[in-house]
Amino acid sequence: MALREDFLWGGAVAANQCEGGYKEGHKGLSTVDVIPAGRDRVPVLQGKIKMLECDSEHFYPSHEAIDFYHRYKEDIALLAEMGFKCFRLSLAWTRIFPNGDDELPNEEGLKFYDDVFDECLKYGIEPLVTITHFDVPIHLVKTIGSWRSRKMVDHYERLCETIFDRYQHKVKYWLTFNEINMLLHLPFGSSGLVFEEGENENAVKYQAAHHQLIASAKAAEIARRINPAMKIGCMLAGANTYPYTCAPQDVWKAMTRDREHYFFVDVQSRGEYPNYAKKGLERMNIKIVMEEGDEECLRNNTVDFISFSYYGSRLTSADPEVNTKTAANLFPTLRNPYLRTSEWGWQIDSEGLRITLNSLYDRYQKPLFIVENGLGAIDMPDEKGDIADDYRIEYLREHIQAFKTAVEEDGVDLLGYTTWGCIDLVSSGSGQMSKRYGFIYVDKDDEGKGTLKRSKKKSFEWYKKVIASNGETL
Ligand code: BGP
Repeated sequence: MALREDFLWGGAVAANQCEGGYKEGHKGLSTVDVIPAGRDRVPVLQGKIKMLECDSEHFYPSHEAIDFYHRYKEDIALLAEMGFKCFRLSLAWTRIFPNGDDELPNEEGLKFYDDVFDECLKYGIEPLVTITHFDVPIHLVKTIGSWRSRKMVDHYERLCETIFDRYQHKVKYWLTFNEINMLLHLPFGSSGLVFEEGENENAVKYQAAHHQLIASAKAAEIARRINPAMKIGCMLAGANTYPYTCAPQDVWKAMTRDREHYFFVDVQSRGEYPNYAKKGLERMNIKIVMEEGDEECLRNNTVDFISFSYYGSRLTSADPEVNTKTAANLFPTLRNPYLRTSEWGWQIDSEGLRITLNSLYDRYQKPLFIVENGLGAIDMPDEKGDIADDYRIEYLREHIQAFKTAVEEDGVDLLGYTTWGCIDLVSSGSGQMSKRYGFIYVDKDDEGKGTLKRSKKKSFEWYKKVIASNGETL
């Protein structure tokens, strides 16, 4: 079994990492707009430093980003030239509801996404839309404490009603929350949570998670009511956790680590809190406040497909002496001696993608979608300005080979593959521009200087051939 004929090849971006125009078109301020670059970034993302306004001492990379807001036509034309079948992007919530609780949506914001989708459709590119990719209207953080409040479900529902109604004939595939499991690791960065001194942070996080899970189920319910042709997916920061040794304690630890992540998709896909989660919450002395009808809502509105990001596997050990760590997507992991790493210390493990695909497919038996994967690297233009990013080609080739094997030899049902940051954009973790993932180079540096000019890297022509051959020419 080869890849599907209609396999959705493409790339992915997120509003706050590419759009810029952070105040244009009556857009309101959102969490991502107050997250600075530099050394305060990670503590702000983690909710350790509270920053709800911009100040003059910090640089905020989302404000201009790569100016996709004004240049989307040029950018989408380049993606079309590569033969993209699919373009994953997210909506900036505050373009549509500037405060989050406004009675009426902002027509200018809605119109902007109409134009972006039309531009995609003009080239036969299917938009894949993340409803929220790490953004919360700052007004809702200040007034109700973001996702710690149940009221967020109503605001999210209103957003969904508006966008499903408006875009139902333009967008078929939707993702409810980007990397929903990141709420536990980057509570402010992913979900706008800030903590009070001395409060039980885990209790707040899991209550917020419950609200997001309900909101996600409601989104599926609304979409099916408005137009059943729309497909709703969840989105997991994926990757299996390996045990450091074959000691049963290590194996058990790895299993429990994976369950921290699976918890979210277990609810979104199977429709109920799994027993291990109920027991775990009990042990932590956390009682989730549920409303009448919540369990039924989760049960009746599970997702159609499961999407995930994959950058590299994780590793854990039950032995506290084993503690050599390396960076990874959003939180560090143990260093695996069998793997090489990127310039940012992220471990490279293409075989792990096959393993993750198989684990997810065994567990849920629903179509899968790889919606992020790629290599963040420093690209150095030569004297002619060309970029020979063979390292990126190598990384992607190995990963494409791995998912092809999962489809062809293991029978996994895979809808598509969108590489992360198909055009260079701001890094979510570090706020840097120099951590580049794209096939298209954007002339801008970490201080925000540059012409914003776009140019094709070597990988551009390579990916074009991959798509044209449906993954046969690697
Ligand atoms: C994921 C996010 C993306 C993206 C990617 C790469 O966690 O969904 O927004 O940025 O990671 O991470 P980084 O930008 O930190 O290299």
